[in-house]
Amino acid sequence: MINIIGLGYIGLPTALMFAKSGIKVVGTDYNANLVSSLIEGKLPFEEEGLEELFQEARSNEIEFTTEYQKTHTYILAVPTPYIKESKKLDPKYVISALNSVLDVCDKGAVIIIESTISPGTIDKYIRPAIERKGYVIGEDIHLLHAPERIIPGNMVYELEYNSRTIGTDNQEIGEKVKGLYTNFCKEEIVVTDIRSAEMSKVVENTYRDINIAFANELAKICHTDNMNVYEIIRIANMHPRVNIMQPGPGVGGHCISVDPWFLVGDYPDLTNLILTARKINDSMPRHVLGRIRDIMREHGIKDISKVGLYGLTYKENVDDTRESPTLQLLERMDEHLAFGVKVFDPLVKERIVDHQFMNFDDFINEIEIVVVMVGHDHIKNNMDSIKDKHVLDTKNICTIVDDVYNL
Ligand code: SAJ
Repeated sequence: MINIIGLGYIGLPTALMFAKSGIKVVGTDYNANLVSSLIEGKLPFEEEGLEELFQEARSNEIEFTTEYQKTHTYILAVPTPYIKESKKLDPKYVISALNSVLDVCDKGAVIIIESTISPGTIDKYIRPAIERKGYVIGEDIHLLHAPERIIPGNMVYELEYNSRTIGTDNQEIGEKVKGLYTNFCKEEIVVTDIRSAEMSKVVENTYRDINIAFANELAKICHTDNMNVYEIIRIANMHPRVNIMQPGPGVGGHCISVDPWFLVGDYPDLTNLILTARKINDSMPRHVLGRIRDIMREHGIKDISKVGLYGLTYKENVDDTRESPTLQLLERMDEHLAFGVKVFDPLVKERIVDHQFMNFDDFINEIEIVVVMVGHDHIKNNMDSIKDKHVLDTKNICTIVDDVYNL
């Protein structure tokens, strides 16, 4: 039996995948409300294919509880927030979950950390926490790091078809854990040491951040001299060794906009490129604000309440708003006392900001400028409703709009 700790964006789909593949799983979360909804068969968030996976898992052996189980194998997928001011990782949830596991686990138990952690966290915090309880690592407890790689919006597919990394002190245990993941993971699973596993995870997200920053910088250059950045990227990407990503209104989510800071925090003198990329991506909401001002001026629109931001989530077709560019933009506006911009997102079911509309038609009827911040399928299917507005299209998705502006 595997006890999976933390039933959020990563832990829950992983638990369901193991259960679907026939392994007995107990999912533990300290949030009693979440646990009771799961027991009732309700999922806490939407995700392509998750409902079907949930049904299949429930027909096998899966339980949800707030209690930690006495067993031999644990997977920890609890949040690892970062401290906003210092940009350092806050390991409090991993440490507290780990301590609770250590209080009940079998001797010789395998503890796998899936949560994203900054390089060095295992040596700095996790090993000492285990040793403080009097356990000998490698004898009483086997510690592994198997960082997750799945992308919101395509999680269920990627659990099965992404390759994975397993970091371990002991090759033999690493191979055993690899065997466990092979129950559902069809791609290659690399067994390596723990520091390489920690570092490669953060490097993957940093690579993406830098590539997006390059696209965003190109967008600014092209805007200054009236060139079409999308056309230029499209052509450049035809070169067999070029693969530039897409510019956008900023980088959100809890991974790409966060992980590079771990490297900047730990190696401040060595991370010029990484820091610059972060700054470029963080500057995008302000750039969007400047573009909104240009369009308002051009059309003599003085009232900010005539402007509507479409999309509150950090990317298309997900309901997750963490660190989203729209929230970053609203924060900037707030600092400048610019209140009253209207906001709508079809996937965000609760009111989380001022002047948020819950009905698309009401939103559209009250504004003259639409700023497309997120390329949800919903707006692609409703192009007709915005075609007569002035549209700032930060995602390059608007097709039939007459008066369209780019980043
Ligand atoms: N974005 C752009 N331009 C692009 C692609 C994305 O501006 O061309 C923006 C998105 O709009 C979004 C942000 O970047 O605001 C991040 O979105 P994403 O789809 O690139 O990535 P995440 O944060 O959803 O998931 C990433 C993934 N990492 C990599 O692709 C290297 C995922 O595989 C990881 O599991 C996840 O981080 C994580 O948990 O670390």
